[in-house]
Amino acid sequence: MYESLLNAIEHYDKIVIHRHRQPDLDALGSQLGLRGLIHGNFSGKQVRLVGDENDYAYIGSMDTVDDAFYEGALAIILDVSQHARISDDRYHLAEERVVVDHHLNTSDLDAKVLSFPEHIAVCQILTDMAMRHDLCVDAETATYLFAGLVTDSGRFRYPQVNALTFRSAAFLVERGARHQWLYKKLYTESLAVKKLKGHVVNHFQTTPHGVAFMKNDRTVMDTYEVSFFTVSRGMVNQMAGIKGIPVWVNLTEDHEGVIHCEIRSEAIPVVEVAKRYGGGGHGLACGCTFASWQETDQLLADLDRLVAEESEAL
Ligand SMILES: [Mn+2]
Repeated sequence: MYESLLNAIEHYDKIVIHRHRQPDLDALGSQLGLRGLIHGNFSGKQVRLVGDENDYAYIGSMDTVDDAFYEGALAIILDVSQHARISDDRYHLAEERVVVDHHLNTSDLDAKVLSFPEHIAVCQILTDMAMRHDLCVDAETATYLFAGLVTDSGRFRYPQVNALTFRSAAFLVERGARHQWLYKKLYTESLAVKKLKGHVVNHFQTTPHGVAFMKNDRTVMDTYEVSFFTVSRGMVNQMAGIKGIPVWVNLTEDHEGVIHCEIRSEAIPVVEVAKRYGGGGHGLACGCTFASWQETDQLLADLDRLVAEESEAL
């Protein structure tokens, strides 16, 4: 199942690893972790990492890559299968492209697509590959992969968590994954972020059937001196785990006026609604974007109706 990826790596001397924009720790962890796996198990490979950086840059940094490097190179694209979401679109300059993803979206890329929607994280896919193929995994690589495994699984809490998730975690800890270091990073926050959480908790609203939603205009980033990512992805789960709130939505306007919508659900699949608005993602965690605030009300109405229908069906 992983042979085509391993064969492609074997075949090329130059490899550039891409992943999605606004990377989370699964995107970065799989990118850094795959580089570690390549260096630890193949000789003579030049591996480069590209993409935008954000608050998670503490895990590892990106490389500066010339266009010329892509000539005769393999591009590996992780945690994303669609052109619009890939950071650094020069992947098309490569001789060949391989995608490794666990999202449900269909790919629009000219690439070999390895899709593993049953896996909770791309880091779990790579760990599974390492276990099955007996690959060498050093402590640094194990830490990268552990980071994506922990975060994309919601700290081992999401429904898709299974025995393989825990087996992967055990395997990585056995190889020296620095889990305490990671948890300290994940659970220490700035005063500004703490205050922003209070703001979200105090100001989110709900639709008639219990869809919680927060509308963050672009002033929020300046008021709390935080990044777009901190407001958008970082705050969505402040509305999680509340009795009577099965679905919650965080709407955040970026500096260009585009409104990014993060949708989360306890159990009711919501990804079809996101797809209706040109978005996508996982069944219970997905997103889409809007050009104006008026359009977002349509999405909220759709989600409210979905929740009403689902609770009637029970
Ligand atoms: Mn992921």
